[in-house]
Amino acid sequence: MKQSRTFIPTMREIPTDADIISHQLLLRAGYIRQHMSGVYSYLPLAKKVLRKIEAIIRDEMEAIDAVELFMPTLQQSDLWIETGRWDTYGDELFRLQDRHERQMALGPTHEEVITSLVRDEVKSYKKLPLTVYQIQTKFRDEKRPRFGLLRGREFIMKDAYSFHSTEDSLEDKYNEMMLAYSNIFTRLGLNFRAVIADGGTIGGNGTHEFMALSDIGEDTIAYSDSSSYAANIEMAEVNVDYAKSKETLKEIVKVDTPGIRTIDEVASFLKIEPSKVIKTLIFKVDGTLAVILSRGDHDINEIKLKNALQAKDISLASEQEIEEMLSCKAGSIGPVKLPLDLKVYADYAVQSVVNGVCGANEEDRHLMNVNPERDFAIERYFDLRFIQEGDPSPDGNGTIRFAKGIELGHIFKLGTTYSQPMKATYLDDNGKSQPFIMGCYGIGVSRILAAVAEQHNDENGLKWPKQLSPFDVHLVTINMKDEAQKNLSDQLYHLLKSYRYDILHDDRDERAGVKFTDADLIGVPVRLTIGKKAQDGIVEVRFRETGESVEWQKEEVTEKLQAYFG
Ligand code: 9G3
Repeated sequence: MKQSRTFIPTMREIPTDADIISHQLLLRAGYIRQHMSGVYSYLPLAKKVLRKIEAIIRDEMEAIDAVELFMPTLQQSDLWIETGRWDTYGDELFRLQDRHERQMALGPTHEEVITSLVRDEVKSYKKLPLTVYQIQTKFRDEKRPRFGLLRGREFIMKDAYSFHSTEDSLEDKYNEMMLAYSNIFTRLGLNFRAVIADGGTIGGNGTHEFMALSDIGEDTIAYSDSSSYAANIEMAEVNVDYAKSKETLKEIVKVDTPGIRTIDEVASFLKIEPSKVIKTLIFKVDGTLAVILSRGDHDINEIKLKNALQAKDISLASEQEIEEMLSCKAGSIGPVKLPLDLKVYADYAVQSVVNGVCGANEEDRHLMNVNPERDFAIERYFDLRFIQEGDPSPDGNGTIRFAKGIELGHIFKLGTTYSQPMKATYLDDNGKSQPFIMGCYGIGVSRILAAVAEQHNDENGLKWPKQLSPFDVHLVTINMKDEAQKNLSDQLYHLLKSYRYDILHDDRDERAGVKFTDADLIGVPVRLTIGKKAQDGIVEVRFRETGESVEWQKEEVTEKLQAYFG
């Protein structure tokens, strides 16, 4: 490809509204341009990288018998009404009407569409298992699009759906997808972890996310420093044997704590460790108030609480609701002498508190030497707290560390979550009608482009892994008007093309400095420079990854490139 004929609008200045390196570099190197907030154009270089990412995904999907199809972006509302999601999704769902005022949506995902398609076309268990996928643009009206392609309102997703007649068959496909995803992210050259994740609102008994490790990642991963255990912090279970101190139980004492509100204020005022404080929170659980206790040095994980209480809706009670019920402020509430109808649940760590401190349910008063079971009843203990760095790994192997991650893949066991409400059934081997058992599996394709750029760059620009680079070789001719340079360039161009290399030839009438700066920004792994030494048949070679420069005789270029590309 002649660079003088392509479309690569590089920029020198750093764009002000791009606050992560991948977003800055993809803009500066002429890969993407913003159309509007959260919506991007992929320019020729990005399109070539996307094509390579998709090729790796297609290869791994085919290897596990997933077949590619392509579903509509426009989705009729009827299907979303069948599953109840037309109402549960709010502003994030792009809704529109056609000229006949029929309600529809721009597809954010395709569970309803694929389930209705399979419902109509697959009638017998003999046709199962069936796994289909597509690579397609999705629309989600994010409230705050940010970080360029990482959180857009229009993005490219690979979404796969599998249909089964047994849980075992789903389990098998789910495990095959786990492996296929590991292959994909490995082949993409990404540093990633497969983490245990929460199924979120779509239910399903178990899901995994695939996270690219990155400091700008929005998710926190809890992983063990000496095993493969890794979980999204929202789901990481806590498995700790809390040591119970041997100190004798003392009599409760009420103390004045004027203006003392937070755990740290209580701890420093009463000269005790935060772990001796019993933190009392009031939650509204499906409309009913409940008291949730944790140790003062821990935080309640609302996803765990919701799952533990099997609640549909959960939220912290408001100040006003607390004052109505306990006639004191949130900073002075405690579990002792509560109205009887209030249920008290606690994280396991509370069990180990001896002679603890808690609010007295009176303004500016706390109780000391409070002991669970003796001074207040607990309905049930659960694992409710967020895991913390330094906790033992739940698998008993090593210690927990935190890392930030960018979610690039998410796979789910759906069961009959969609087939049941949509009455999507097949006839089993007894001729009995059964709902399909389903799985769904997503990969953020455009997000991968940004994640790879985030993990592969330096201060001069992008540094693509060989297998993803928009071109194999960047052939830079210093001066196309120079006979020797032009001849050697054309000779090499055609020779390398015949060896199936994909070449970007910088044939522009620009200064050398401009060409080199652009080449470093664009990030093709090998740069061959044709300059003054062309008449001696010498090519200057520079490897983008290491910055290393060498000189090759023109006769050895193909064999040396083959050695480099393997
Ligand atoms: C919506 C909107 C946003 C959404 C969804 C629906 C996320 C929604 C979850 C999934 C689950 C999997 C198949 C591929 C992998 C992910 N955001 N999800 O269902 F209407 Cl506006 O999409 N779907």
